[in-house]
Amino acid sequence: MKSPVVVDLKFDPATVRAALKNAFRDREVINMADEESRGRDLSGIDYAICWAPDLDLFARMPDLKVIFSGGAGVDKILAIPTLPKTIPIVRFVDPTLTNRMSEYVVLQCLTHLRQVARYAAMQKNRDWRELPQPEAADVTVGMMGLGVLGQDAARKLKVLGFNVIGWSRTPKAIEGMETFDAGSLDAFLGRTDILVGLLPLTAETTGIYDARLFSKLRKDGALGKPVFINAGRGKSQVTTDVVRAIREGVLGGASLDVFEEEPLPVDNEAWGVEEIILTPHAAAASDERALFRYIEQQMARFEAGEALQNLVDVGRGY
Ligand code: NDP
Ligand code: OXD
Repeated sequence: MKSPVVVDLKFDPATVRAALKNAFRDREVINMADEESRGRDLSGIDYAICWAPDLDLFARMPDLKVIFSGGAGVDKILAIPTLPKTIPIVRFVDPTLTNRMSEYVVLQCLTHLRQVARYAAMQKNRDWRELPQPEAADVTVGMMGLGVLGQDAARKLKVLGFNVIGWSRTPKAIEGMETFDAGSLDAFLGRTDILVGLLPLTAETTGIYDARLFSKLRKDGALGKPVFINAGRGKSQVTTDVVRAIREGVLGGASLDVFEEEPLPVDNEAWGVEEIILTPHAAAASDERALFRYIEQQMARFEAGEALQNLVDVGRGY
């Protein structure tokens, strides 16, 4: 008998239910979104699949053997006080997610390069004027975070001609890209025209994108002023500093997909800033069907005695 699987995904419930119809056919699925699952005894169950899980979920699963994250980031799982310390956590790593993120990053870099917001404003005024236009090769994108997502986005930006440099906690050797480690942050920032944030949320990365950091970005680049793009985690960014940096001319614009508080409160000043392109944590949503396929493969590995893939290092925080 294969262990049942508990699903606690705070995604769109109808989409999760539809994807579950064709998933885990050889084991019982306990979907916590279903009324009848709420009071159920969860002992004897090996697996939990979660995104923003109920705070008591892990306490209710005394026999849990593996936690599967519904996304690439695991900060919400790691923040649960009753998280069992020794249970492996597998995060979601899949081309369906990686490609979506790279689409977002490439789109935002091109949008700022090609001055889409300025032309849109000019269109409103029927203002026919050509703006001076640098090319991608004149612009350096600084990728903060050189993991699965950062490296893929960097590769695709390079195909378009952008000069791409990267920053990560540990040193990296990546062909065709200059890289900087944690100790060389200022040198990295001083070379960066478009800063892309693809960092996980940890104690070290909380509040990292602040006024001080923005003031260190390159000032004499081809775009005139540097630009900030964040698709990592909102708590890494001080949104009031982004708004102020734009108003004071330190930043020329920003693309923000994530915020300290989500949903972003309707009275947050960021909504009204023309130079900010704002999306609702939608850069790279998990495709539920792909997620369940991936987890089925991981369960098969686990049950065959093979190593799980994409394990989180809990001590490191990602
Ligand atoms: P990875 O774990 O593969 O990569 C993380 C990268 O960040 C690594 O290069 C790591 O350095 C670096 N890093 C971590 N801490 C630090 C630090 N203190 N200083 C410098 N570098 C650091 O993660 P992914 O690329 O898969 O995902 C990145 C994040 O993107 C996720 O954690 C999630 O928060 C976010 N995300 C957002 C989505 C959205 O829709 N907005 C969708 C999916 C993910 P090193 O290489 O040295 O370990
Ligand atoms: C993720 C996310 O971490 O969607 O996958 O934010």
